[in-house]
Amino acid sequence: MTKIVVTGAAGQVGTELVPALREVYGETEVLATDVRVPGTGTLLDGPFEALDCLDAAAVAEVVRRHAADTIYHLAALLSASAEQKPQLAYEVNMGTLVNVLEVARDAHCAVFTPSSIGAFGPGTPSDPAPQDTVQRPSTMYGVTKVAGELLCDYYHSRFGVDTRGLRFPGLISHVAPPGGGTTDYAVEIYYDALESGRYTCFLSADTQLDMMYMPDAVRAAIEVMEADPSRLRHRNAFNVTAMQLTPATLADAIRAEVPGFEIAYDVDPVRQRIAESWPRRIDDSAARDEWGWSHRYDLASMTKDMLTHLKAKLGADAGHRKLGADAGHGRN
Ligand code: AKB
Repeated sequence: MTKIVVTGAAGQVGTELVPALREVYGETEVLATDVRVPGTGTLLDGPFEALDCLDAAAVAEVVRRHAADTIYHLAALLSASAEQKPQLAYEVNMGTLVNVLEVARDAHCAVFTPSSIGAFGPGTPSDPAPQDTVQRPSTMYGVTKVAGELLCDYYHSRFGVDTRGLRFPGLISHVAPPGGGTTDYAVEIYYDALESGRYTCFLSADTQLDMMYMPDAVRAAIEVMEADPSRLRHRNAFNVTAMQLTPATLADAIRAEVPGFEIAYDVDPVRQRIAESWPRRIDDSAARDEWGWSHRYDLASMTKDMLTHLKAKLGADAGHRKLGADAGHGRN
């Protein structure tokens, strides 16, 4: 029986991963945790506890009480927030991970940790970035992601902890907003297309990055943890991608569904610099070969689905969204 603890569950990924895990493993088997207790939402349909993963004893106690055998550790700061608060990003992204790995070692848990295209840097081959390549990122986020990948591999080889991870691209979703990321524009643009018919983008028109729709990302996280370990040559972390987008190509796809949609550009130098340090495309053939990864959504199908869901959502709570807020510990 799989008993799961999810940290940072109230973030962009956790908000959709937790219901998906509960669907697969059972509602009571998946304990959602976050430093923030959400006021409402599906996370509260099953067990939920407040948990600050910087408190190692608290992590151990929650894992012990839930008799968990698997931890999805999502708590982290994203790239733009991490550039604003590098010391905090180091403390949260590294401190919480080492606490979780130590608890996992002691309690014999498997651990999923998201890495990112942010684990690459200006010296990485850009199109495509191979699975195994130069990783010398120029951001604090990237530093913590590379160190996190290495730490997870170390806990596997040294202590036998079943650690697995994915290098996520920018994730596009309609349930919970991202917060403090460089790829957040690709979510904001859909909201603004419906709310005002226009969007001002903080990246330049031709900045190309890998992206993925959240249902694919959630499925990837579950599938890599279910993968036959004897087939895995890699563990931390697999490149996974679904599409390569620029703000201009994304705007064109939205315009096909929202006639008259307009995009303007007001480039934020900090986020532009981060984006330019990342690859234009990553090669995810290792994930496809070793555990059968395959994306389902492309730009057109994602755009139709996003707009359908957002129309329903904005009809219900237009004006109550808040994008671009600091993610706190609840990344993903
Ligand atoms: C970010 O923009 O920081 C994240 C990521 C690509 O890891 N979405």
